[in-house]
Amino acid sequence: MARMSAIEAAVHILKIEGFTAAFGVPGAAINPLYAAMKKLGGIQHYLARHVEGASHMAEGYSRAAAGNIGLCIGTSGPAGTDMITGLYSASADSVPILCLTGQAPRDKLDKEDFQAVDIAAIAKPLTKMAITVMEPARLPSIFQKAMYLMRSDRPGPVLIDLPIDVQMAQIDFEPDNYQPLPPSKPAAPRAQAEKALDMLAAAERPVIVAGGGIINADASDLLVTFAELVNVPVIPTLMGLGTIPYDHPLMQGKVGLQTNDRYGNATYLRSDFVFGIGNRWANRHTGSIETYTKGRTFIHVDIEPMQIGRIFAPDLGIVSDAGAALRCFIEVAEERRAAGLLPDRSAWVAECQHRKKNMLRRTDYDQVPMKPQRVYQAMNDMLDRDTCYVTTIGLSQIAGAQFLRVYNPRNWINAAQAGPLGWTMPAALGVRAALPDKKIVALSGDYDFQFLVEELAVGAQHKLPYLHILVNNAYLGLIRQSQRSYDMEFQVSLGFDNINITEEDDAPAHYGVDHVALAKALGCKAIRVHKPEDFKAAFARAEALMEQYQVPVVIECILEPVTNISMGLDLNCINEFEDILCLDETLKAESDWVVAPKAE
Ligand SMILES: Cc1ncc(C[n+]2csc(CCOP(=O)(O)OP(=O)(O)O)c2C)c(N)n1
Ligand SMILES: [Mg+2]
Repeated sequence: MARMSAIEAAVHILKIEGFTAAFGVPGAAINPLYAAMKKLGGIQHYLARHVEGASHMAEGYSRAAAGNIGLCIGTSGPAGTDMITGLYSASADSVPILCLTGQAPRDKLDKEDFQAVDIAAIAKPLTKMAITVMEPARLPSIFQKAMYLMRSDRPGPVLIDLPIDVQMAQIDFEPDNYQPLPPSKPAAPRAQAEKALDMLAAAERPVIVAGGGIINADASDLLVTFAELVNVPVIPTLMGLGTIPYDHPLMQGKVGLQTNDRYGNATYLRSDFVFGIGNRWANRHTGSIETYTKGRTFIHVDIEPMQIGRIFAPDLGIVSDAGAALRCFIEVAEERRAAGLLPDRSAWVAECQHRKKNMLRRTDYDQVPMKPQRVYQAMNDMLDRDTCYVTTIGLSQIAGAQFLRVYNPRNWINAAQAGPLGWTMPAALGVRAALPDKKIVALSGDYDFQFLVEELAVGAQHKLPYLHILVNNAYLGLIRQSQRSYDMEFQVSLGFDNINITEEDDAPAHYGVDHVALAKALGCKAIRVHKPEDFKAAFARAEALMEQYQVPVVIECILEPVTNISMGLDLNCINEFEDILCLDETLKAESDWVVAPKAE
């Protein structure tokens, strides 16, 4: 048996478990881990500028590709507390990340030592396991368990806190004897699949709600196969966006209070049966449970038993990995199709498709300063089908989700539940580190961009090119809009007269921060766009700059300060503030399920 430091054993395990990248910030209490990574090689380290940034980079890395687990590293004390936000947004969206923290030596833990904080206790509610390792010989088995937990059942993060003397203690460990544990994932029994398809057959206007669990299970192809077999429209959740391509005839748009399509909400309100797969009935998707559930029958497939009935009791709950469930549903559906037992859904599907063509929102505004809708139109026109979008929160994210077209799984990477400002930039860098050949486009409002802007330097230092679309309204736009109900605008303006912007600059001085100068100062390239006709040249130039310099490129779009984005308090009363496109006037008439357009 080989003799080595416990932390060297940990690095061997990381490598055997497939880790090739780490995001972090070193410090005295975690230096033994850095020494082991340097000695053993094989794990590329990206030096973050803020430890919260490292945690979001790890999230981006995990979300980018099936099987990935992002690794973030920090020292004792504030490094761990900085990473708490990443642990929160990872756990909220069922994403595994491994967070390693340094710690004071064991005999100092209760003595208020410098930077000694009980990070395991702080992280406990946000992780599947949070543990301070007290016995060096246990370190390999704790790492093995961490890997198992992160991959099993509902995925989520783990924190391992490493006292410096534990890291350095000598233990017996033989890397060749280490084996990763196969993860556990429950699978739907056949009888439940049969019951589910019986219930589906009895419905008149069914929809499938496709959640992020399908993406976690890498089962989007199975979802599309199943939907096509039974010919049932699909409504992806925010986390499930991309499970079915935007232009698939069965894709029926998004449903929700904010990130919705007009036709998506209308189709949902017309439905009588909801087949939820790998979703969690998020409140911004459902709105009030009364409106959401009234007159409908529900099936809920979730990998975690404790999730079934958490929001409301379904008529049938199935505990299963989404992929395993879909395989079983497909098997039963194929048999029933062969026996001629599947109902004809063509009239319902045609009705849904008619709404998808006719219940839209206008984007072709040409005014200057621009409306945000026009930016998303340009992105749809200019960007490839396989573009991977990364975004977090704000009117920018909400309107982005309403208008941008997503065609593939893992091409909509969004901190959907936690929505931490500042997430977009480091997450995009993490995606880039995972996928060197992917077209990655981040989308931020000006405040999200400013929150962790220092991470742009990581992209410049480590040559991680991606395109960052920054929509600048000089406002905390979402909060400005929500303050309308208080009849106030208080502490939501980001505008000020920037004394360093002169008349010769093309920046609007009263918008405050000069983002182009800021990006350049951090070693990146940036372009400012004021008017729609400049988009084409700007996108082409951005491509060329990324190719030439291999750094992030920012396109800052100067928006009109105030544009309210469609949203409301319930699915049947979404406020449309801008022009809608009702291409079939009769769709407005059926007011029980098509929301009559109204401005506040
Ligand atoms: C850490 C954190 N603090 C506060 C919020 C609340 N919040 C949500 S959106 C937002 C303003 C976002 O402004 P910006 O990024 O410019 O986007 P816009 O809405 O203007 O498009 C704020 C403050 C948050 N989501 N995260
Ligand atoms: Mg803004």
